[in-house]
Amino acid sequence: MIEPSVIEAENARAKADLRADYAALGEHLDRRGIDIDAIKTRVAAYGIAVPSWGVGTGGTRFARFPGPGEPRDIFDKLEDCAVIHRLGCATPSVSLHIPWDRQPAADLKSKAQEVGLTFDAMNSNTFQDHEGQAQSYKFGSLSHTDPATRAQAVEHNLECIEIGRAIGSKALTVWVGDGSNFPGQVHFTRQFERYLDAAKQIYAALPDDWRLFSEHKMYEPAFYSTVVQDWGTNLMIAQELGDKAHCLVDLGHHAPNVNIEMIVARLIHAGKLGGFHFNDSKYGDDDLDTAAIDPFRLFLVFNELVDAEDTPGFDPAHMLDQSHNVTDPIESLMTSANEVRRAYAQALLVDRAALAGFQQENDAMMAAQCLKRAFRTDVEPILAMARLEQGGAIDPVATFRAAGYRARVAQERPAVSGAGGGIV
Ligand SMILES: [Mn+2]
Repeated sequence: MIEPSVIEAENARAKADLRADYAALGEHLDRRGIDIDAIKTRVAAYGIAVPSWGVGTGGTRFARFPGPGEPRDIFDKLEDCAVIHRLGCATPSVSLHIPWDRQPAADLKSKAQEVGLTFDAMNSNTFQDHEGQAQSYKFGSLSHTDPATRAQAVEHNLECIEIGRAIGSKALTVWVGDGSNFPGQVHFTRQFERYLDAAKQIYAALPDDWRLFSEHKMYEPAFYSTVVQDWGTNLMIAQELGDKAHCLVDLGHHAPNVNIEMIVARLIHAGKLGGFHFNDSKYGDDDLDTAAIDPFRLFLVFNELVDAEDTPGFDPAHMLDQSHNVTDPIESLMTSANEVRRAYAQALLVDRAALAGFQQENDAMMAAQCLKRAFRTDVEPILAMARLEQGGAIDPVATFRAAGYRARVAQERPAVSGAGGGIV
């Protein structure tokens, strides 16, 4: 899909500069007592899952403007995901969305093997109606007042688990659009009880080596209340369901200015941090590219994650969850995965012993400077060297453009004026 000769030619142009930059950064970090190669090794091992729906152009409530060469189905999507991993080397797995990606498991598996990818968490969809289904989700799914609708939503989640089992997935992410638009429309407590009852039925069908991720979201598509509105409710759910249930944190699913890194710390303390949907936002659930708006916040989240790395059983899942409205989705996803790795690398540079000392002494200024010193360090040579050594591109976007992939697939894939982005 990408000619190796194109990668080699692009890398050849940038290799000498990269080696010089890497050596200079190595010398600088050595003075701080940090082994640059050790950081690079950890970064290289850090994978982030790509959502299958992310490789299509997203949309807003107003319109969707598809780009050329939009993937037609999950098999096209897997090829696009393979390009992202081929150049960026940070995204070895894909997260499927059912029913959008519903295809025979054997075909999914063989395509993934062909392009060198594996499958991450399964995502169920009970926030829209699908062709041929008996009950409507207009007024909710797992928390619906009608038991038949709840049963249908449970059944759909069980199907997601079955497909996931067949293709090697190990987790189910449950996000529902359930909530209300008017005060008085729903009984908060009864609705939550119905949700819990349905979620327990899904949890009961979960294989022993699987995890269930519940995802909170403050609003949208319901605009007055949502049944899993914040991390407190999410934690209640995970605790009530059992050991295999964990909380997923989507960075865009909070009110503006909420201290997300502190939520992360609390979920770690409770042993219930399941993982992330990475994206960025300015106002709401904007689903903008990761670190496009607030890279410092992403760094602070990773500061908590690195701090907790040695906690027994600590294994959060990392996935991108973005809507690409004005960029080529492949370019955005490669760039965003690199931003996740950047935040991880910066967090690895934090002098934790020094920070603990400053905290103990209540030296607020030095504690803040300790974090800022790590955040200010330009770790791009580490990220680029990791890609180069893994066979990827020093500059993934430039190499992607030089390879002409988008123009090539645009000839095979007819132009579409498709449906909504369906981003949660
Ligand atoms: Mn999400």
